This record gives sequence, structure tokens and C-alpha cells, in this order.
Amino acid sequence: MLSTFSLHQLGWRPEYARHLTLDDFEAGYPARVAAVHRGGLDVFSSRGHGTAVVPHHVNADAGIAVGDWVLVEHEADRVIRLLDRQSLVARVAAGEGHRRQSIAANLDVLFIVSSCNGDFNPSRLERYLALAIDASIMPVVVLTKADLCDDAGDYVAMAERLAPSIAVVALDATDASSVEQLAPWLAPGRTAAFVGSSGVGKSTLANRVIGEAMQLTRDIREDDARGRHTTTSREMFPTAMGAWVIDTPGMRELRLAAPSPDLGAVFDDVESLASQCRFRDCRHEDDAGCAVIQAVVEGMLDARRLDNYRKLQREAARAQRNQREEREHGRQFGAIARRAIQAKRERLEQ
Ligand SMILES: Nc1nc2c(ncn2[C@@H]2O[C@H](COP(=O)(O)OP(=O)(O)OP(=O)(O)O)[C@@H](O)[C@H]2O)c(=O)[nH]1
Ligand SMILES: [Mg+2]
Ligand SMILES: [Zn+2]
Repeated sequence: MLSTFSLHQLGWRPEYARHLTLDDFEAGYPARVAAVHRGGLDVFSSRGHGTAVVPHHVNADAGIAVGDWVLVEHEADRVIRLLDRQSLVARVAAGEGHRRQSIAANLDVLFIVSSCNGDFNPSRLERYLALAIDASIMPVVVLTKADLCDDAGDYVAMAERLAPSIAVVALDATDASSVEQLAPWLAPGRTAAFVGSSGVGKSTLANRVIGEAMQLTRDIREDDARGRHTTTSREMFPTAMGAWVIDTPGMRELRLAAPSPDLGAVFDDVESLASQCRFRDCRHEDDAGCAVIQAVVEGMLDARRLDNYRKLQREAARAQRNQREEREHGRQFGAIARRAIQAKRERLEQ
């Protein structure tokens, strides 16, 4: 494995330095986050592979993520601060509550992995596509296990219908020459993440593109009861070709966390129909002058697709409400803190 990486090899962009001063560069050096543990970070930098702790005062919206850039103190293996992100993939954390959880940062490509079998789910793919496009990350739908199904072409056609001009690739993740199809998105310095349900082949793909030499550095994982190697944490690896790939654990739930995702990029058919509804605030729930419902009735639009669109819209509205509440809470807390400081100052002055 390479021992050190230049900023260029690490995928550095001038934008990351936008808010860095000369003082910053004197205090620390930029490093890229390869993994996030409870005790700290694994990082890659010009010094090679290292670790760094994260002091409490370091702020990161939705938490520091794999792929993030941080400034690390020269002498102390301690993070000084997080550098501006170019992109962030986040979701509402699984389970109760509405905490935002970051999945990966500074991605160029999101490989949305599904297999050519019962895992294939158009509504889930639309959800992932909306997530990627909202974060300005190029989505690529990767359909694995093409070798195990009768006609992968059917799945490709179904996937291609989900959003305008998206890239869809069908392959056998266990076959090196088949995985070559991903090469156009893995140029040196690029960063790509594999996301999707458990067992669809994310790690198999990641291992393939990481290459022989790098695999030696991968953790030995524990098998589950059925002898499968299921991924339990997000981790970034350098590939033999010079790109970076992030392997992620299978996700059972992906609730959108962005307050106003650009659903139009995925659902342009629905949104252009919506512009023809009689009422501008039409909720597309009953047929009074609703062009969207009309299209469903006429068989021009999938009822499933409309349902999913409305579901994602509701999720976005909820995310917006939660963010507003959080901001309000933050403001109230800020006011209390300011009053306390003022009171203390007055006491000192007496
Ligand atoms: N025949 C065939 N088997 C595949 C293909 N892709 C994955 N597999 C197999 O499917 C199983 C699961 O693959 P993984 O790569 O571990 O799946 P994963 O997406 O990383 O799963 P999690 O880590 O649990 O999220 C393994 O036994 C792979 O060999 C494929 O394209 N063709
Ligand atoms: Mg895995
Ligand atoms: Zn309508």
C-alpha cells in the first residue's frame, strides 16, 4: 500500500482551502477522513495513514463523515477544524427521532447498488436518486447479480425509466472484467461511495476496484450466522487506479434529511404535469382539475411513482419543520446563554 498521499492524490480541490488562512496552514495540515470511530478518526494525508482525535468544540453539521477533510494539528494528532464540504450525503437516523446523520462527504459519484432480483425496488431507487441529485453528486445505478437472472436488460430498462438520462450499469460483481464498467467513474482523485441494501454486493464491488494490494489492509470481518461478511462501518479506501471508494453497511431505511430536496430532477414528469393542475396549490389528492391524477387514470403515469413522490415531499416537509424547530431551540438557548454571561459580567463589575 502507498505510504503517503499528495493532496492531489487525496482528491483535494481548491475550494477546500477557501476559508483557510496562512495561520491555519502553520497550525496544521489537511487530512482526509477514512473512518470515524467513537475514539477518533482514521485519516489519510501527506504523512500516510494515521489517527486523530476530535475535540468537543469542533463543529460538523450532522457529524464528521467518511470523506470529510479536516485540519490536523502538526504536533498533536488532534483535529483543529472541519474544512468546507463540497457535498454531503445525510439521512434522518434510523429509528425514533429526527437526528440527521451524515453518511459520506465530498463525493463525486454515488453508486446506488441493487441486484437483479427481489431487491430491485423502483421507489427505493427514486429515493436514492433524489438524495444524490440533491447533494449534487453524480448517481450511477449499479445492478448486480446480472449473471444470476434471465434478462438483466429488463431491470436496466426499468431503472432507466426512473429519472431522465441517468447512468445504469448491469454487471456481475464477482467478475473483474464485468466490474471494469465502473472505470469511467473512478478516475484518479475521484471519490465514490457504494450504497444500497445488505447483500446486494457493495463490498464485493469495492474489493474488486480496491485491487489486490489494498485488500490486505482491510479488516478481517466477523461472519454472521449464515457465514456472510456483512459490513458494519463506513470506510474509505484508495483504489489501484487512484480513485477513492467508500464501502457502507446495508441500509434498511433512508429517510431524506434535506429540507427541500430537488425532487424535480427525478420526478420531472410529475412536476411538469403538476404545473398544469387547475389550482396552483393542488395536492394531487383528488381529481378536481388535477392533471397528475388525470395522467394516472389515463395510464400515462405510474400510481406507484406518484405515491412515492408525495411520500418524499411529506418527508421533506417534515425535515424542514424539524430544522426550523432546531434553529428556534438554538436561538432560545443562545438567548439564555447571553443573559447568563451578561449577569455574570454585571456581578463582576459591582
Ligand atoms: N453471482 C453473483 N454473486 C454476487 C454478486 N454480487 C454480490 N454477490 C454475492 O452476494 C453476497 C453478498 O455480497 P456483499 O458484497 O457482501 O454484499 P454487501 O452489499 O456488501 O452487503 P452488506 O455489507 O451486508 O451491506 C456475496 O456472497 C457475494 O459474493 C454478483 O453480481 N453475482
Ligand atoms: Mg458489505
Ligand atoms: Zn394536481
